[in-house]
Formats: sequence, structure tokens, C-alpha cells
Amino acid sequence: VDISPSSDRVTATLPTGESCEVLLYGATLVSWKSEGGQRENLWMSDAAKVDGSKAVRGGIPLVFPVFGPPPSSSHLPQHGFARISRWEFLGKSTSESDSSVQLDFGLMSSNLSPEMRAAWPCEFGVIYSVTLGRRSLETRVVVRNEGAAAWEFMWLWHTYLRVEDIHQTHLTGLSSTPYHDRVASAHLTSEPSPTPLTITSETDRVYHPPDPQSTITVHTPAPRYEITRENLPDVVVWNPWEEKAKGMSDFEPKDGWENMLCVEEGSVREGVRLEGGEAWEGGVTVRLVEEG
Ligand code: TA6
Repeated sequence: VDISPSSDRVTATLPTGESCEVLLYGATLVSWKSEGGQRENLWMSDAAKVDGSKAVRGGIPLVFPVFGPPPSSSHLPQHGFARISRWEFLGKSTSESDSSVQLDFGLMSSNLSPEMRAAWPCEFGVIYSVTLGRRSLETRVVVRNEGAAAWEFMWLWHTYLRVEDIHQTHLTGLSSTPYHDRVASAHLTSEPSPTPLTITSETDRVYHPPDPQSTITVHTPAPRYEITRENLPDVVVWNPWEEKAKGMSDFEPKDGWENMLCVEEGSVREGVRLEGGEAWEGGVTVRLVEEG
């Protein structure tokens, strides 16, 4: 396994060629290649900023400690500060069989800029682990309250999956699940019949699957993505569609919405409360399974 922790990113490559690349900026996964390194599974905008000037448009940005627009009284940025902070690379560990490699990253309240510390003065420590397998990517997080006073947070992986064609993509595992529609800003219950979910216009939904162990599958003309969660009650499905893509300066190419789908796992409907010294952990595994 080759780890080249250059100054701004860490790349891990398995002997069989699969690889992942993580920016220290936001601990943002910007590439996950399978099939010997031939297939990229994450969508990245051609105009994504990776110089620290703004959150990366693509890959897997981390949302913490708030999801969405912050409370009006707060000075936190949209989706919090994790994705725009510099994380520390804590090291790697490989399995004996060399068929997987784990990269660990950390963010502490002491790493934050003064303004972010002021915006969210809670003592915290986050350890984020990325484990690359030949046909899988596992991401895990432990959030710990390092202070004495209790506080609440939200966590979400804002994952931009690459799809061959959004018009030939459908999801299973979310049908007949209640969701909050952020486009129509109404709380709706999804179609009662367990029909696969297709994406036919701007979509921004926060699902709350009744079975937290349910597998969500993204069927595309290429290997399907089978997504399982641990301790994460919510799943956001987002595609900006044509108009909103046009309106994002860092979203390129403008028809790129046809090749991406955000399937985002987290705990965002309600905050997670941690007493002083308490820790919370969550995880997501995405497996690649040949269709058919
Ligand atoms: O996860 C969906 C969402 O909350 C959408 O409402 C949209 O705002 C998207 O995230 C992108 O947000 P960003 O701050 O990365 O532009």
C-alpha cells in the first residue's frame, strides 16, 4: 500500500490498483477508484475549489456540526465547519492480506479558526476513518465531547456518487419511507407503493427510513452501489437538476447533474446530544455490486 501524505492530500493505493485520495482540507475524499483503478465512483465538479477557498463541490464533504443553513443567530457556515477546516492525517493501517487500507484523520476544537471557535465554542474531538477495499469504501466517525458541558451536533456524509446517467438511475430501499421534501418544503410521505425511486427533477429529500439497518441501493447501468449505515437514522437524496446546476459557479460541466446523485447518510433531523466525556459513532459502507 502506497501512502504519499504530501502537504495537502493523502493517497492510498492497493497492490491491485484500487485507490482513494483525501484532501486534508475538510478531510474531503475527492477520489475513490475501483476495478484496479479504472473506475472513478465519486463525482467531482470540474470547477471544484480544492485550494481552501470554499467547500469542495463533489467527492465526500463532511457536514458537522450543523446540517443545512445554521440557526439565524449562529455565525456557522452552511453545513458547518468540518468541510472547510484543515484536518490532521493521523496515519494508516493495512490489513495483513493487503486487500484493504485504513486512513485516519482528526479534527479538534483547537484546530479551528478563531471565528469558528467563537461560532461554536464546544470542546470536541472527531476521528474520521476511511477504509478502502477492493470493491468497497467504508467511512466511520467518532465524535467526542471533550468538555464538561453537554452539547448537540449533527453529522452527515455529503456524498456525490458518480452515475452513468441519472435518467437510467433508480433507488431501492427508500420507497414507502416518509421524507421531508426540501424543494416543496413540506413533510410528505413517499409513494406508498414500494416502487423504485427515480430522479426526474430537482430533488432534495430527507428520508427517515423506519429500518435503520435497511440497505439503500443505487441502480445505474454500471455496478450498483449498495449502501449500509450504522447508527445513522437519516438519508438525504439530492440532485440540483438543470436550473440549480446553472446557478452554482463551482458546478461544471453544467450538464454534470446527469452524472451525479448525492446520497447522504447522517443524523440531521434531530441533533445528537453528548454529555461531557461522551462519544458517538456512525458509519457508512458502500459496496460495488455488478448489476444482473
Ligand atoms: O444535501 C442537500 C443540500 O442541503 C441541498 O439543500 C443543497 O444546499 C446542497 O446540500 C449543497 O449545499 P452546498 O452548501 O454544498 O452548496
